Amino acid sequence: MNNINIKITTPFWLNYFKLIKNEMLPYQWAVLNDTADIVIEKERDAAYIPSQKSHAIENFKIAAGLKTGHHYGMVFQDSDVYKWLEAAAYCLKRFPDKEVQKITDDLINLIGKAQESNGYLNTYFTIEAPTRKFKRLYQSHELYCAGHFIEAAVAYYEAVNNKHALNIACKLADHLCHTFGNAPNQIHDYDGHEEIEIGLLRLYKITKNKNYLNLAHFFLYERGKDPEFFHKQVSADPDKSVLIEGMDNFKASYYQNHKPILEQTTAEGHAVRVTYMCTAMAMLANEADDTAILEAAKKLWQNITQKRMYITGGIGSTVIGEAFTTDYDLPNDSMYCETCASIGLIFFAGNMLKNDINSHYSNIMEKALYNTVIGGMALDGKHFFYVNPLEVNPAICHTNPSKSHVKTTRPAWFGCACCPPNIARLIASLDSYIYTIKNNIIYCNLYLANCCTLSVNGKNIAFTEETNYPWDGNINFTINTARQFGLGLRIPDWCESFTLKLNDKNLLYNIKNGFIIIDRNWSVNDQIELILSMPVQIYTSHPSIIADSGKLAIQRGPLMYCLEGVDNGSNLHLLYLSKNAIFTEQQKNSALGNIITLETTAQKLCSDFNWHNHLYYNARHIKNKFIPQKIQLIPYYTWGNRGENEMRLWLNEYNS
Ligand code: FUB
Ligand code: ZN
Repeated sequence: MNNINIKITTPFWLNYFKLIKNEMLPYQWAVLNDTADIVIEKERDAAYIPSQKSHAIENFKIAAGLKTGHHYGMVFQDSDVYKWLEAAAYCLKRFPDKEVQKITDDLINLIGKAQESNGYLNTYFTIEAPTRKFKRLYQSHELYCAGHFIEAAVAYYEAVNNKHALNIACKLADHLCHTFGNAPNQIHDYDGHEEIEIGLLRLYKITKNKNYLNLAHFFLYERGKDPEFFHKQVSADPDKSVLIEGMDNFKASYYQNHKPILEQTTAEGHAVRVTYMCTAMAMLANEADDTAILEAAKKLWQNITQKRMYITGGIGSTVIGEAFTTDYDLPNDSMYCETCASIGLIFFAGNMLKNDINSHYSNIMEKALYNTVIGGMALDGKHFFYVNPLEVNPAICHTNPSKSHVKTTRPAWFGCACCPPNIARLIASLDSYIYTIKNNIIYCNLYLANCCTLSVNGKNIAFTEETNYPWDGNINFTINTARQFGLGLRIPDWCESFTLKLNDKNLLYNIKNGFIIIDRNWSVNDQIELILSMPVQIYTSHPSIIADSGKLAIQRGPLMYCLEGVDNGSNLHLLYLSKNAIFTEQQKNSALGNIITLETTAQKLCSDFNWHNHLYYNARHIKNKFIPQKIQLIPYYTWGNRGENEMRLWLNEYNS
């Protein structure tokens, strides 16, 4: 993102960076090495999900010939290691550390040893199924894993200027360029899970090797040309054993393989796959000036964010296939909202901004980040949600098998551990999402305190930003470079009033595509003061969202708020809130960190009827009444950190 140097100083985010460095990465490394004393949970009840151990590093040792034994874990277990390595790379850039770098260097050596001489790299197939390579692309995740390794290698090279991982990545990518393509002796197809396209495009960006760009183009444009491709591949495979149980009945749309990608106008199938595909589409549009693919990506963006997204930035309405369903189908208690899917949405938004400056990408990026993504990890950095509900009743989650995926507190790890290291790599690379630089303008997508030096049209621009965001909306910029350039200030979609001053004088402005552009010949020490007023907002939903009908959601700044049983008692579904409710804000330093809680009075629905022995009764004979109850709301991202209890984000509306 043209950034040369961004030093984030906001306490809110510094805490996360320290948590990642001091707790999360060492913890995850221990889990990947099977030395952490933890219980690994299945992400849902299914016999085939592994949960004995991670074994991820052991798999590499076996593939490298350093140990004997079998592969254990998901067929894509390698990707957990690669995402961890990518996160460690970003962390090393921020906090250089010789001991950590020794671990990462040794890991890269191990990965290099596990790579086959022709460049092929995948521990499952090397150990267990060498004759089945690339024969079951809908399940195999071989290219998915390759994409994650390539991303990690690029990040490592950029972070510590060490080419070892990059060389392994190029050898792997060269092998793929040789194996896949339109020539008669090549495989004409693509992976069941998009990701390689992102890796190749990142590799192209730093190596400028056009083969990588061309292969990414090929994979994207081949997708969906033959919706039967995956089935045909399985029919041709003489070995009928499956690589991942439970995937056989998924339709072509699960893999975004139902139509060529330029013809896809709705987000279908597995939500993470969709966002990775869209990210790659936006990246290709940017690298190759491909306007057709950009227009297709815009349509998918609109469908997701205008019709298929939760107010938390979560996506994926069903556990079956971890997938999208249809427009406005957004149930709050059985949804999926996988953490990785919101991370993918942030990747998509960040890359769309490079093509098409518009604050709606930044608004959604912010929404997903401050709600689903950071909510996906516990405040201790060692427990994680795979699935992010907006409403939880523990007794029901524990007994209703259709909700076995809805965890009431964050588990230590999962049989399929895609989310924990994905959160680590996203947060550790947060600086790359703050600004987008285009046409001599620096657009501020995310507000957070930082000192930075950015390269704009080949010239360095330095400034500092001070703010206590997301807790308040006072934002001050001090310019440290005298030069002509534009500063684009996002006016968030939740903000209804703001003031803007340049050197203490009110500034006239226009808002274009959600940004105010201040384009001037700046002097050193010029000051910009933007005050975004951040009152509590009460949101309602589109009338077609059945699950939210007659309900209200509370937001302050970018943060969604929710109720938990520990603060408000049980039966949260009996609480009703007026849209005229007055809230008091309380700054609290508690088990949930230093946060702002919201307090107000709700109405609790009570009936004087003795319901004992009755499940239903004639409503005309019952008198219900509302009794005022003080309630406390906490930021959604902090829920589930004080043990198991009820939680609810959408509250019944009280019409007085
Ligand atoms: O298939 C690889 C990863 O596992 C997906 O991205 C996640 O949704 C989980 O299914
Ligand atoms: Zn995940």
